[in-house]
Amino acid sequence: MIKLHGVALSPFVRKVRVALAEKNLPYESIPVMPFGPREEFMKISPLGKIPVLERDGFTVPDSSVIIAYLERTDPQPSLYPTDPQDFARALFLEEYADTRVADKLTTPFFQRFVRANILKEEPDEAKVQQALTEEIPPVLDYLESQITNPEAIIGGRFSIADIAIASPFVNFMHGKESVDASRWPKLAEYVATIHARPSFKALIEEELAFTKG
Ligand SMILES: N[C@@H](CCC(=O)N[C@@H](CS)C(=O)NCC(=O)O)C(=O)O
Repeated sequence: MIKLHGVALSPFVRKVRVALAEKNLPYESIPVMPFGPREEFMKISPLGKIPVLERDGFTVPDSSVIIAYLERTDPQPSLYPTDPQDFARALFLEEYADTRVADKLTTPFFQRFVRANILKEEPDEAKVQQALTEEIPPVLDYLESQITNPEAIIGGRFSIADIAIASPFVNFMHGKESVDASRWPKLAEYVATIHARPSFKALIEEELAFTKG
């Protein structure tokens, strides 16, 4: 049985959970918070980050590496395009999502949910407004420019790129924000379509039950 170390609200843990659901692979969740004392955890995650996947004593950290590994062990359904150019574009969009989309879109979530409910600190609403007015719009502009089909950003077929892009938009929602459909119509439809897939929908419902307490 696969074990997944991490916590559900992490966009990177969610990436792996969606991939496991798409591949119909059962797993057990091992709760590990992203910060705090973790000498033991560093042995299986040298960068100290979640998620880590464990299977038959083998451990592998990093959502991108984990999903690439799962693609080799459990190839169907494939989460990577076969066309070489589409494959490269999908990997870059995954990287863009992990680096830029996750970083910017989690600001409202971190301030309004993590600080308020977990760290028991006052949210910094000025930081949220700065993100919403200055940092996030260029990211949404870029994504809007990439979408031609609401079902899949590359080649008309759901892939790792869709998993990586749609995941931090769940955190955006937990931060009480959504895509303004009058400004980014293709992106708003795309995010809603990907979030309606059974793999995402089940996790979103589970997470909302937790965040709404
Ligand atoms: N590239 C990593 C990023 C994982 C990541 O940044 N996880 C965060 C939680 S959302 C974390 O564990 N942060 C703790 C830290 O940076 O020490 C992946 O794709 O898995």
